[in-house]
Amino acid sequence: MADEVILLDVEYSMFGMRARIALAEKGIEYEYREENLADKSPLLLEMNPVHKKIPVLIHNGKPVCESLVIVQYIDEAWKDKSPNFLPSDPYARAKARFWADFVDKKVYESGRRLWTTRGEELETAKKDMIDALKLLEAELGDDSYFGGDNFGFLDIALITFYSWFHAYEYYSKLSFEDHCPKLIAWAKRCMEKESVSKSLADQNKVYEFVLLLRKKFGTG
Ligand code: GS8
Repeated sequence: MADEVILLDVEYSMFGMRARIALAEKGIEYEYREENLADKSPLLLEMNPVHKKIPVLIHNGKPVCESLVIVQYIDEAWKDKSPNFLPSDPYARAKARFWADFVDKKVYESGRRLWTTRGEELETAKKDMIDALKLLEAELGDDSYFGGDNFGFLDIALITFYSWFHAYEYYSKLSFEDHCPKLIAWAKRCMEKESVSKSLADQNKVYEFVLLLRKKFGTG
């Protein structure tokens, strides 16, 4: 029997985009279901009763939650399909996971503060973001991808933030390319992959979305 794969997602979510890239990389067919987070579906509440968040991957009726867990699950559940996202060496795997966790803790957090804060708080967020991106750029080194010659787990974890970069830069007046040219070159290299370009929301659409969020939360 063919696998039944459903993704509960939201177009602009950098977390959801990770699952979309992983599924596209492996060539897995799935049903995409856009959620309305203001009115969550009964299925989302049933499948992710703990966090009630997207993305949720439902594989033959069984839910997998948390984007990095989902990407690792896809890697393992379809291990016979190439490419593999995580390297085979345990130390290289640990490092990829460490940096993906860093992306969630530092890039996501400082990114959110770039469009939700002002004044001194914004200045701190700008510094935090550039520090985080510089550390990631150093980790990339002169490799094509974080996975070396291969686009892998950490590439998937980080590239989805690229669709938010225009919004981040607009509200912070930062140029990420001025600070981290190699990282931006990496992002453009990733965007040449169809699995990435088709999975990422358009930067201008994300910017419009952030504009609406700022109005809603009274930041704009
Ligand atoms: C984060 C998912 C998340 O924040 C992951 O999957 O990696 N650590 C999780 N999802 C958001 C939408 S994207 O900002 C969400 O579903 N929010 C709904 C809510 O908080 O009610």
